[in-house]
Amino acid sequence: MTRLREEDISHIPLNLNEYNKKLLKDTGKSLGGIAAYAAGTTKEIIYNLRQDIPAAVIPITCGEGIINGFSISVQRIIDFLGFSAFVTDQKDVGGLAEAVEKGAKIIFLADDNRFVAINILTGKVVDNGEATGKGYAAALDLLSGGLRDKQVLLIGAGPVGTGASVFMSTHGAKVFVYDINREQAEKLKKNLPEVEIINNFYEALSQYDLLFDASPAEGIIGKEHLGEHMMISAPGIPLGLTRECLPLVPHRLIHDALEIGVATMLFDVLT
Ligand code: 2YG
Repeated sequence: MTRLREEDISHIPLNLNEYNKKLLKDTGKSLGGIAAYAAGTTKEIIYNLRQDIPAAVIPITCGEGIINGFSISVQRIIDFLGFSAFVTDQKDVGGLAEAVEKGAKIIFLADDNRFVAINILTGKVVDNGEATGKGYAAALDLLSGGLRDKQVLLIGAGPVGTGASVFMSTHGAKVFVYDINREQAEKLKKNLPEVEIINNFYEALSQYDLLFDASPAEGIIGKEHLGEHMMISAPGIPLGLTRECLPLVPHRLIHDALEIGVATMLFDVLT
């Protein structure tokens, strides 16, 4: 699991409106709309809940400690979706107590191993990895005009890739997976037999128009690999595409550090 750096997220609070407009233009749905679709619910259902369900974000100091801007970015994304959300003044256990004492019903917290949302009314726990996979798969479904009967090349069979495969398969896509660690791909195939394992990544890259990059590998896809119609959903941090690719795919690439994952966690934990 890639650890975010302050510079990966510092732009988020001020850029949410612009990013939301870009998602609406490219996918036809807003951040909330994509999250609702990923969670198998509707914005309307979730929005009817938001008045009575405050959310809290707790800064966690263990392991490598606090990432500056992490809690506030999570809080701003939840707030942007119309929920009342606050970052607790206290950290760790004190923060958890403060969150409950202040009436929070949804709690977001992350250490170096897990980033979760907890619904203390229902006991539901949602993991960022699976939620990010679902959110980005939903975005690719919308960006591509529907995944039914289409083939998707998935890079990375970890929690994000697994969450994505489940969504893409249930929406009719044929998923072909490559993972540098073949055992990881076999584990995914064990859980999802309809997935096909790819042995040669670069050979495969030129054969698919739909690419899902759930790997932490940086700059593995150059402009020579970009098909004319290729659409890319890339939750992987750092980005797998080289910088020179970016001007070539302005409306064919979905990538962010936190937004779609956090929005899907929120809608999923309320469903
Ligand atoms: O509370 C804090 O500031 C820290 N304990 C947060 C630590 C988060 C560590 N995890 C990550 O940086 C990412 N795996 C988060 C998810 C990124 C998804 N694209």
